[in-house]
Amino acid sequence: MKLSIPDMSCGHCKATVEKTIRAVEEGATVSVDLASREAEVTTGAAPEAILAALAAEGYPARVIG
Ligand SMILES: [Cu+2]
Repeated sequence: MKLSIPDMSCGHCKATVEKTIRAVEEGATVSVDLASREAEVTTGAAPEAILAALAAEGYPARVIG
């Protein structure tokens, strides 16, 4: 799925987002595009769980694809 994460603005944010998603599911793959503030995520976890974890870390996200 593709996520829009508007508050993700630098390498530190990118690292936090990747770590947060992998904390929900260890095997998740995360590919961040900082320029567009989007991330492509492949995971067996429920999207709601990913979104809740990101919001808790200060990166509210929405599914865009
Ligand atoms: Cu940052």
